[in-house]
Amino acid sequence: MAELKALIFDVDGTLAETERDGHRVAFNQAFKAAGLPWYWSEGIYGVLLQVSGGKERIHFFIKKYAPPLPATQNLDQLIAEIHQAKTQYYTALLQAGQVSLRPGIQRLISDARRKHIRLAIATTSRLENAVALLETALAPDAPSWFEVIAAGDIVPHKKPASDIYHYVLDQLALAPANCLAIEDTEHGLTAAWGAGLMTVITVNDYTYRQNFAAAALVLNHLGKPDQPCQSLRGKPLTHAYFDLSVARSLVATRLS
Ligand code: XBP
Repeated sequence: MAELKALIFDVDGTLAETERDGHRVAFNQAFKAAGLPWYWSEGIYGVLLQVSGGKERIHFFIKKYAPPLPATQNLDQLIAEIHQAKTQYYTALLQAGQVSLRPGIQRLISDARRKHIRLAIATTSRLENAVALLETALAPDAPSWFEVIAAGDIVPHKKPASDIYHYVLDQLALAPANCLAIEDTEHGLTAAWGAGLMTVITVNDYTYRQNFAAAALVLNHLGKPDQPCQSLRGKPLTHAYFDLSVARSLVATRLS
């Protein structure tokens, strides 16, 4: 019977609803500052989210929607500059307290620390974005609670490729059977599953229609005593929220 030794968290959409109210807003601020007449509505952003990574998402937007482009610029350089500015706008939004944690995240992380369950991050977003979210939404020293913060371009291929999860497992020196991933998207699930990880999904408005057949459990959020969660797929929870007892029993009962 496998024992739970680590929780590996995705960031955007899982720790906090960063996409619609954070990244999307910051991309639009960067477009405006660059003098570009581009605007990503909530609807368009839902389409663009099929591509992971900010730079990759801008490339995809240009290819799919053919927006007006400045004639003389080198495209890769233009995108890199917009993305750099976007990162500054995004971290400023976080510092202004615009983004808060999803229900149950703080409770689960605190409990894991108390019970010596190791913590790691596996995200497609840039490292400074992940660190800024942890510092502003969790605690100023929260980045130090995570043994590994694997982010952005640290691996060659972003989610849905499994590179980032393989990297985290290598750094933790743990077998996937001893870890549980927490994700919010089909891309994230594909990445975690491909690295042999059991995965719990907490859906959000952008992802609830995606295919989560490979997930161990699908919830609307992790829940807390005064804000019960709902199980959308997998074993119904016996109490109001997802906690380490549920995480341990998932890992202990995995079939292979
Ligand atoms: C979320 C993403 C990222 C962010 C933007 O990754 O897909 O692309 O939207 O990130 P995850 P950057 O769910 O793995 O945390 O602009 O920093 O690239």
